Amino acid sequence: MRIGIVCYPTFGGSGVLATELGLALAAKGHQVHFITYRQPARLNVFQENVFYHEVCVADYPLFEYPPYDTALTSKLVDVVRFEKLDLLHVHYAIPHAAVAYMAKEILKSHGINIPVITTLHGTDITVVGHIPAFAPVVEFSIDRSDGVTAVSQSLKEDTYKLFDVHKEIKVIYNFVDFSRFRKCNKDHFKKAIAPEGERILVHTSNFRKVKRVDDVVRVFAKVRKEVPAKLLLVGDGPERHKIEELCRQLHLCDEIRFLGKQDAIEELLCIADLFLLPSEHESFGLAALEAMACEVPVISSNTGGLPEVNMHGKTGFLLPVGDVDAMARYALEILKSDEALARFRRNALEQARQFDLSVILPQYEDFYREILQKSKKAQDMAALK
Ligand code: GMT
Repeated sequence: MRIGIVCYPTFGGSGVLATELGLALAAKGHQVHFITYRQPARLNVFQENVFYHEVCVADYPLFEYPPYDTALTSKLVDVVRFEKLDLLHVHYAIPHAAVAYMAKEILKSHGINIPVITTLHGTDITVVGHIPAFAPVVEFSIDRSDGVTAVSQSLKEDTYKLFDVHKEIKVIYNFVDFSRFRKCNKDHFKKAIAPEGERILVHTSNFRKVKRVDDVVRVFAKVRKEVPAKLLLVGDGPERHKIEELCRQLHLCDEIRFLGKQDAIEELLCIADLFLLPSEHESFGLAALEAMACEVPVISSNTGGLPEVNMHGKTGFLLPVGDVDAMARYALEILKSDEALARFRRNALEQARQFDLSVILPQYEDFYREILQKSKKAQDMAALK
């Protein structure tokens, strides 16, 4: 198949997932065209069957807000026409589902039928999607997509709860590539971070409010009162400064390392003993899954899709949002005993295997085929009328 993928090119979960999906499809022989405003963060190596089309937004003094949606629509029309794409797979509803709908309508006027699949990732539904400034467009464009997927059952339910959407939504879970995310020996690195054999806790995110990174720091502060430990904070974003202030207030600057945005996240996960994800909301928690694949147990909130990924008492623990005391208590249950830690590590790996790329990728391919078939049938029927 010739597949166009539209996503945010950043380190955010939706962009990461979309890029990994495209690369995996290309490795299976599909021709994959990424259409984004910047080279996606994980599209950093040359690979056969992968093409990249940059969306450039023309600047003009009149434009207080550069018309990205218009530029992306035009690019989609161009790429679909000239690369003869079979389908468009857009990740994150805003504005991608609406843009794809517009491109589809324009292409119709050129006699081209392009099926559009929209994958909902989370904040496009649960945080920004349903604010009045976006809601009517999000609702309309989800319903007009030829196929819709959500990355968890919880996100599917949230979509029906928050929008008057009638389209059938298929749950296709996020995946992890075990050829990259697996436990490896990085002892030299571990020694540099934790020279006295301290436990290493890790959190990775985009440092937005929804991630509650301050809870990460507060949990850590409680944990290290009982167990020698270090905390690695990976990623960057709007809350970073506030979190640095908090570390200073709590006199934890020597115990917490801010590592910023990192490419080789798996190397950091390989030295971790525990992953913290106390988010206010999380439709899946791809970062937690990547940690689990590297045999790292997870302490997370029990919100959104996290209970579909992290198993309470098995791969880690799930606690109510903001319950820092309980998170610290359960973290210590894992960290205080080598035997418990080893057990949780094994379980985390076993659970992560259910989300192996090789399990999830065929689900996307089957869905593509199903939507292509349906769309072709609808077109044939229309031609008969
Ligand atoms: O976590 C973020 O804020 C980034 C966001 C995105 O769309 O880039 O992540 C969402 O999509 C990820 C991939 O499907 C999910 O694993 C995250 O749970 C989801 N984030 C939220 O729901 C907050």
